[in-house]
Amino acid sequence: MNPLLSALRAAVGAANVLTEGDLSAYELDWRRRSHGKALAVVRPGTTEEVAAVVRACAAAGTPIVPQGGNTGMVVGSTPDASGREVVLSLTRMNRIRSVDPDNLTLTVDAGCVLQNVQQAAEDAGLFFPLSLAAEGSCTIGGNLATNAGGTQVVRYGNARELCLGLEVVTAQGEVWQGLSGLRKDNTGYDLRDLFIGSEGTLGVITGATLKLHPQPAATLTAWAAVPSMDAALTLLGLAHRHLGAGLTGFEVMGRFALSLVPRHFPQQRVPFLQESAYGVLLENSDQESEPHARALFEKLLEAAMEDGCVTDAVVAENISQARALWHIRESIPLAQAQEGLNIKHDISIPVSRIPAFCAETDALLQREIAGVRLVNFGHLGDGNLHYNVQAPEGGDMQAFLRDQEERVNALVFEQVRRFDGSISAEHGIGTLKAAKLPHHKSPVALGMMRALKKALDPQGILNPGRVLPLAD
Ligand code: FAD
Ligand code: 2HG
Ligand code: ZN
Repeated sequence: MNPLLSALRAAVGAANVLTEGDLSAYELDWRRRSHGKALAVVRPGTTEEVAAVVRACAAAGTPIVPQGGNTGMVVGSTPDASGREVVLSLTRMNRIRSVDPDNLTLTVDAGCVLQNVQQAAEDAGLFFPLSLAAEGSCTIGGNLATNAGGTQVVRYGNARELCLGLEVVTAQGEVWQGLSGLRKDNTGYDLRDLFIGSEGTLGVITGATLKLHPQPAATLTAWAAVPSMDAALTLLGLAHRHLGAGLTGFEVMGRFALSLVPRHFPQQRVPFLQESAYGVLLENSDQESEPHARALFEKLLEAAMEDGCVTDAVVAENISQARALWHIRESIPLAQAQEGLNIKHDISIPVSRIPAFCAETDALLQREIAGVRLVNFGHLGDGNLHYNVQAPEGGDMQAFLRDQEERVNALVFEQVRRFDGSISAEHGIGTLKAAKLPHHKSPVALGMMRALKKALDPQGILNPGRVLPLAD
């Protein structure tokens, strides 16, 4: 018997150390880009158990891959093919620990599913704004580890801005108790912000204190047909001016991206699909009342029609219509997955330069890669595009990935660099982009990142090869 497996069984109970049977839920990533093999999948139920697992792995020098809902987009939460890595699944740690309505905070286990966190906030008469299509299965620990964005960043910020405190198990198996509900605390280095976005490479997040907001009095959704990315940008400026802090969502979707939704989910109907190059989904959250929200929305859309940046628009009459519109947007990644394997570019560009970026990069790819299909959509309000690439119609995606992925990435990332953007806006680096990171960070920045990794995880057992490349 492997002595590490015995130690893991002693730490969490034999039933929670999985080594046999179909482990693909833990070993295969959401995008089906990598199917690894774990030494074991370990499912601790408490922070102390997580600490014991990390200590056992550290003693054996065995790498650990922390995992939440395994919905990540960059192959960061699944093991490599070596059979040496232990997957540390946090999903049994799913308790809502406490809510403090007066402090506007909620403290939860890291393995809580995001939707359950949102529900706990709502049950307390409050609002937790982090929202993304994977919310029914992703965990708050995974959201914080990737500093997830989603659809409300334009108003509330990304996961980092929604977190006040963390509890973390260090690479040595110690527990850092940083579950503070303080909004102001300048006592030295910000350890919380170090772990947020570190993708499981610096510590294992076991708990979090989250920042809540008042529930809006009314939330309205509109869908606008826009003729170009330039027009979408003009609409964004008008929306900021007319709605102010009420603007809680601004999503842009190219016609081809939208066309994949009814192609794979025929029950869904996309407004104005044939008439416009882009669709824009807007959300207006109002602290006053629904009539107030509706009046503001109508004024905005009137101004936009007058300007010509919107050619047609519809405002949802009720919650079910609003949900149907959001459902179209959230179905794009799923429709793209149905269409086949794809190349994703989760990029950010200064908002003002997005139209020029798209015009140039669309033309470049169409010129250089025969038959390429661009699936462009994303969170325009934050300057974050999902500038994805699908193989030519009817083409062999495996062959396309093998022959063209590097080239497509090189073309897109060089454009991102020219436009002062980022090659990862919200999904992280994982293994998929680790080799690219050194080309997109300055030597000074990389040096500090390496020094931090060495200081916090000198053995290199936490998610090795993710974020920072191994040979680095
Ligand atoms: P996992 O996939 O399990 O892990 C992600 C990374 O975090 C890995 O590196 C893992 O090792 C690490 N990790 C996980 N848990 C912990 C922990 N407790 N401690 C330390 N490290 C940990 N992302 C966005 O930002 N915005 C979106 O709009 C968005 N939409 C999505 C829509 C769909 C349909 C899907 C499938 C994904 C989407 N994502 C989006 C990707 C995204 O990163 C996540 O869904 C989510 O944040 C990951 O949470 P998870 O629990 O699934 O983490
Ligand atoms: C979204 O915004 C997600 O829907 C996924 O971040 C993006 O599939 C993608 O490329
Ligand atoms: Zn996104």
